Amino acid sequence: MKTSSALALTLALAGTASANPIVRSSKWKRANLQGLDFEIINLARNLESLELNYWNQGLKNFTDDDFNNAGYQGFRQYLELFRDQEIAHFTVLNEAAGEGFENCTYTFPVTTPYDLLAVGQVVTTVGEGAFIGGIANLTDSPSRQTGGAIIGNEARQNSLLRQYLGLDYFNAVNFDTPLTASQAYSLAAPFLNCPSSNPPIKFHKIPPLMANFTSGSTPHSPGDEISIMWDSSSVYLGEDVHITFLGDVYSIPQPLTQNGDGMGTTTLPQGINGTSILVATNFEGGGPIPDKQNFAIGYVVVA
Ligand SMILES: *[C@@H]1O[C@H](CO)[C@@H](O)[C@H](O)[C@H]1NC(C)=O
Ligand SMILES: *[C@@H]1O[C@H](CO)[C@@H](O)[C@H](O)[C@H]1NC(C)=O
Ligand SMILES: *[C@@H]1O[C@H](CO)[C@@H](O)[C@H](O)[C@H]1NC(C)=O
Ligand SMILES: *[C@@H]1O[C@H](CO)[C@@H](O)[C@H](O)[C@H]1NC(C)=O
Ligand SMILES: CC(=O)N[C@H]1CO[C@H](CO)[C@@H](O)[C@@H]1O
Repeated sequence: MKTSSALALTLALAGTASANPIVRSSKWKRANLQGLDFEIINLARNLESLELNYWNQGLKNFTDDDFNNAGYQGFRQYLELFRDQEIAHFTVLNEAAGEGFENCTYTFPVTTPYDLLAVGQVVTTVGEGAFIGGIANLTDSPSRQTGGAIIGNEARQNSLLRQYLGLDYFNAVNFDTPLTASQAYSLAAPFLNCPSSNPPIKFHKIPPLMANFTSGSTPHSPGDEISIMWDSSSVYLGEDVHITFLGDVYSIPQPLTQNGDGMGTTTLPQGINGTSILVATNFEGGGPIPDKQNFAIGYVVVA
């Protein structure tokens, strides 16, 4: 009898495990998220859903041959892995944040395997930065622990993407860069169109700026020139605005020379490496930059 009930229990557990392969913390399940805790975890589930849909679209769009012919030998298997990892992240956050979330419409500037890796590299950088910044403001301990557990995974995805892209995938930065919730949301916002029935993302949406190196080559050196573009019909950058480079633990303002309608140039400062987030601001402090003083936001890939 004993043996058979133990066996029944084993089978029951095995059944649960195979139907439901995601490990959940019992502490986390009891999480009762309030106020800013809820807002941060709601943002995090939106970012994870974006990533999940990103890798899913990539799987639909590109075959093994597409990656191999583009020089990314054997990459597609990692796409499947990343997709599965994002299902796990999304599921855990969605359970914590509660009912009411439906997929948004996700649109990405991706037409080639290169685009998929290059934009994916930025998406994972933003995901990591969002969790690092978010953890600083979460008061709920299971939320902090789960956020921390996800960061390492995002970082490994980012490293692999960087390695395939021929970017510095290990050495460049000592610390990953925290983003405020508004910064992370704003970098993702151009890709998102969510149903109005979804719990809203209650952070400030900062308009985009585009940044491209116009001198040097990857890996870039301090002093290399960067052209900056923004939509002057919706964004007014005052005369005294600077471009603040966020990278590693640094927040370094550089002068912006405005040389046309919605156009200007700046240069890469010393100490900024990897993928840097660029914020147009006249805030004089180090960081985080107060929401209302992020006038526009974008990024450049330095190394
Ligand atoms: C949302 O999209 C993901 C990825 O494409 C898919 O796996 C999931 O089933 C979708 N969820 C709903 C509720 O449609
Ligand atoms: C997949 O292809 C569709 C249709 O061409 C495109 O709109 C979308 O941005 C692509 N997404 C990814 C992640 O490759
Ligand atoms: C933490 O919250 C404060 C107050 O809402 C906000 O000013 C700050 O930007 C937040 N920090 C991060 C990293 O999101
Ligand atoms: C980036 O980091 C690498 C490796 O530490 C270093 O050689 C390079 O000078 C750094 N680049 C910049 C722009 O600081
Ligand atoms: C002219 C040019 O190269 N523009 C690119 C600058 O970078 C953005 C991304 O930040 C691209 O979308 C543009 O095509």
